[in-house]
Formats: sequence, C-alpha cells, structure tokens
Amino acid sequence: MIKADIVSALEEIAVLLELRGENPFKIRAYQTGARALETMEEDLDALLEANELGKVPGIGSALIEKVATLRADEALPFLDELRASIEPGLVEMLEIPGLGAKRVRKMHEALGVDSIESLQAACKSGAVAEMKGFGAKTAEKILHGIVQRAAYAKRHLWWQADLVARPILEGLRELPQVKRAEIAGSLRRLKETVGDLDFVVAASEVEPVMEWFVSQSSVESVTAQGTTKSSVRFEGGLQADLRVVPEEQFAFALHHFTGSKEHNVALRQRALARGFSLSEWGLTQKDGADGAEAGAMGHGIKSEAGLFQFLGLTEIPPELREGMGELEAAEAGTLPELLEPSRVRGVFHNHTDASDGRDSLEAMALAAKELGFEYLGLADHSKASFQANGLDDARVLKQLEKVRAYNASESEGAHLFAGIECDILKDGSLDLEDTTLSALDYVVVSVHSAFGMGAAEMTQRVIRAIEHPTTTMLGHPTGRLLLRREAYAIDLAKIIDAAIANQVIIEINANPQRLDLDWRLWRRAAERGLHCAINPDAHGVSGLDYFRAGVNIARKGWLPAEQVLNCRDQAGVERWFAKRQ
Ligand code: DGT
Ligand code: CA
Ligand code: CA
Ligand code: ZN
Repeated sequence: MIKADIVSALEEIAVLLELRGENPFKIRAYQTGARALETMEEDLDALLEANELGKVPGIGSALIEKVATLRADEALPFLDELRASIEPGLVEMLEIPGLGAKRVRKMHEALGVDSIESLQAACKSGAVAEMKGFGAKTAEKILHGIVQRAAYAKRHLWWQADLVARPILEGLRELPQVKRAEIAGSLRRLKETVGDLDFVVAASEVEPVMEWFVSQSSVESVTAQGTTKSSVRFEGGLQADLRVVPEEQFAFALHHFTGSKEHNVALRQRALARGFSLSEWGLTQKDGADGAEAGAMGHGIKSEAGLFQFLGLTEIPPELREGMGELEAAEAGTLPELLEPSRVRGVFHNHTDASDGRDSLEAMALAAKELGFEYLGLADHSKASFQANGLDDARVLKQLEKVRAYNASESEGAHLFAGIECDILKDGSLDLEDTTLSALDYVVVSVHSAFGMGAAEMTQRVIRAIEHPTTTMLGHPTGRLLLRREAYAIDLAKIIDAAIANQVIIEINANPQRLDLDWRLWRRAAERGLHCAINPDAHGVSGLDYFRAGVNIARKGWLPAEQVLNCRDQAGVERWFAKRQ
C-alpha cells in the first residue's frame, strides 16, 4: 500500500471509531497519526526498516504496527473488523454537510436509520425532530444537506474561487450597514483548492446584508437564509456561506471561520489552559472552583492580532493556520517573515510561440516589464515534447541568439534569460546535447512522458536528471493536475535530498492547477537547505500573473525570501547560474 492509501486508512479508522462512539483520545491518535504521515517527507520504508517511525512526532506506538502492516500490503484485520462492524450507510451519511459521526450514531441507535434514504424518511416523519437534542430545525437542516450533498462534494481551484469571491467582498463592503467584511475559510488560508467560500461581516443591521447576498445575479439557488448565516450556490456549483455578527464578535467569528479546524482546536486548548473558553462568539473566563462562568465575552479584543496577543502569541497569518506547529512558533517568536509578491523580480519557466506558448518573445518581455519584473526567463519545450512543438538543438541555439540580440537592443521589455524546459527522457537522460544545454543561461528539467512507471524507477529517472551538471531546476516535480490528475508515483524525500545535494532548485509551479511542489513539504525542505523558484509556467502574457498563486504557496510553505531565487536581482540570479555551470 502506498503512503497516501495508508493515510486514508488511518483517517477511515478514526471515522469508524467515532461512529462506534469510542474514546476521543483514541480517535484523535489516528487523526494526528494520519496528518503526521501525510506531511512527513522521510522515506517511510527507511523509517520502518530502522524501527524509527515512532520518532516522527504524532505517530504513537499503537499506530506503528498498523502502518507497517498496511505498508507490507497485508490486510489489516483490525480495519476489516471495524468496517464489518459498521453499516456502510452510516459512513455515507457523513457526506451530508453539517452532519458529524456523533449524530449519525445517535440516530442510528435511536431510530435504526442505516442509509441516506432511511435518514431522509426519518427527518420527514418527524422522528428526528422528536429526538432529544435534535429538534425540527436540525431535521430540516439534515434534509437540506441531503439535497445539497452532490454539489458540495466538488472542490474548486483557489484561483477560480478567488476570482468569484473578490467582487462579492467589494459588494459587501459597499453596503451602508456593513462595518467590516472579510473572506474566511480555506480561501483566506490560501489552500490550493477550496470547498466553499466563507464571508464574515460585522453589520449594524442583518437583514439587508443577507438580502443583498442571496439576490446577487450570479446566485443559482439559496440554500439557507437566516439571521446569522446564509448560504448560496452559484452557477457551476461553487457555494458560499455568509455569517453576520455584531461588531464586538467580529474578530472571534473571523478567526473561527477562517480555521483550519486543527488550528482552532489547538488555539481553544491553549485558551482553556489559561482559564478561558474560546468560541466564535468570544472568550469566557472560567471561574475555576465551581465551574461557574464569569467575565466579559470580548475582553476588548477587536482584531485577530488582539486575540493572539491575549493568548500570549504573535499574530499568526491565516495561511499558516493549519495545525502544523504555528502556535509553537508564534509563542517562540519564530514565525517566518512571509514573502510578498512585490519581492518577486522575475520568473523562470515560461513558454513562447516558439513551442506551445501563444505570444512572442518580445510580447512576453514587455508583459513582464509591465508586471514590474526586472527579468524574465524563457523555457520553451524540448523536442521530445513534439505535441508541444518542442525545440531541437538547432532551434534552441537560434532562440538563444535571439535572446542575446533582444537584450543588446534598445527594447523596453524585461531582461531575458535564455533557458529551456528540457524533457527528462525515460532513462533519466536529457533531451538535448550537453553542449546546447551548457550554452544556455539555465535549464529546467521536467517529466512529460511515461507517467505510469513505478515509484522506484521514476525516482531514479528524476534523480539522474537532477545530477546532470547543466540542470538548474526541476519543473513540476509530481506532474499533478489538481482535481484532474494524480501525482505520478515518486519518492519526494529522495528527490528533495538529491536536489539539495546537487544545489538544484525545485520550482513551485504556480499554475493554479499544479501548485507543485506541494506547500506541505516546503517548510522542512527549506530548513534543510532546498532553494525554490516560483514559476508561472506561462503559455502567454496573461499566464505570467499566476506567479501570485506561487507566492501564496511559498507563504503557506514558510519559505524564507533568501531561498527564493526570484527575490534576487539580475546580477544575483546570474551569480547563481554561473555557480552551477
Ligand atoms: P473548505 O471549505 O472545505 O475548503 O474548508 P474550510 O476550512 O473553508 O471549511 P468550512 O467552510 O467547512 O468552514 C470554515 C471554517 O469554520 C473552518 O476552517 C473552521 C471552522 N469550522 C467549521 N466547522 C467546524 C467544526 O466543526 N469545528 C471547528 N473547530 N471548526 C469548524
Ligand atoms: Ca470554506
Ligand atoms: Ca463553509
Ligand atoms: Zn512542463
């Protein structure tokens, strides 16, 4: 079983245990373990072999044996028994938005519901409404959830969701009743994909704000309209939640609905340890002795910064709130200084009409200048990418001359660097002559073929390309297309090791559909010395702007500017290239 499948298995165990009403600590151990396994970059097999998996923080002793068994591809009797003990209909019910394992279990025990259909019937008959702690409103919500389930299942690219969200935020801010309005949720956290949009508003009057929100022309259907929350669905299936709160609750609501859940849980635990109960409404002081509550809700906190400060932390930017050590860093004062788009002086992996780009070298250079770039790297495809009109050695050398002539001319565009996106052939050799490659300023190497080979072979293939003396950077290291194509099998820990050892850069491919190398891996990799280049992989002038999505990922990956090649000036980049060749 590959690592991703083991992660899913651990997550599944957590859910199944919850459906059975097991001990919350046990459940949490599996959730934490799944996360730890997902984000670790060490080679799983090496750790297992050395008996060192337990050293990975978050992987408890109970999990080690199960991971080992799953890795060895054996069936896990524990999981099989667990599955067999729970009706599949219960698991399916968890796909209903807003419905958690606890409630599913209660309804199953009290009413015998065992499928979405029987749940729907129980909601309609009033049986659910009559249950203690449920009520008519909950039954109604479940019915809504069942109807919406199919549409909710789909996720959306961050870039597209952001395009939808920006004008809505502007519209909200223009309403006279609105005092403050912000985007929350995964969109604000800059996740690569987004389930739904979340807006949080402080307003003097709720109704007109809700009314404006649900009657936007792009709204296809209104799934909820209330006094604190409304939800809508746009054409294309994207949904949005709006929460309206009184101004004194705004900072708390914004923080809560920004998430992530993991971050929220950790912050709530920190508040509890200091004698406060934290929620989306505010902070309540716990009286201690008899458990009675005392103290004001807001403590005068008007901003997220104020909330973090109250809890003894420096402000944690939304994109770092993933429950991946940000509280510890905020306490120690070691949060990274996040990269700003304005620090990006140029980008390296872009295509022109010489291969499969739409625009000429001159047009690309001008567009780069207009974006404020000092330089632009051209990296058209090489000949093995024949479907993309890749360049052979002669055409590469001709383009190199053209770049040199452009830089020597009086033209207004950005300085051009002459590069190539050279195909990594099946055996790991490069698609062009060494003499051609070393004549260029830099070389991006990428896999564009034979995605189906096994992980070991793919890893060897890419490492061989990384070790090639002319290689400057590795392009889109997993080949994934978000929501469309899985990453090819490859051992990224070994790839990162090889890149560091050879002083080869790994790119953040900033095309919104790639965002590859994944943000989850950058923090550790950068700490170990890996350098990064943010590359829009533009296939026309309009694609250059994607570099902003790459900056998002660099921020989310805790990347320091010193390790981002794009932050160097032209001379600094030239020095890096020279060192390599
Ligand atoms: P998404 O929409 O799937 O891309 O991810 P989010 O993070 O935007 O999640 P969403 O829209 O369900 O909820 C927004 C935030 O609200 C979430 O990040 C944390 C908070 N939140 C929602 N439900 C819960 C919950 O059950 N427990 C906790 N602790 N926080 C929650
Ligand atoms: Ca969301
Ligand atoms: Ca939401
Ligand atoms: Zn490519």
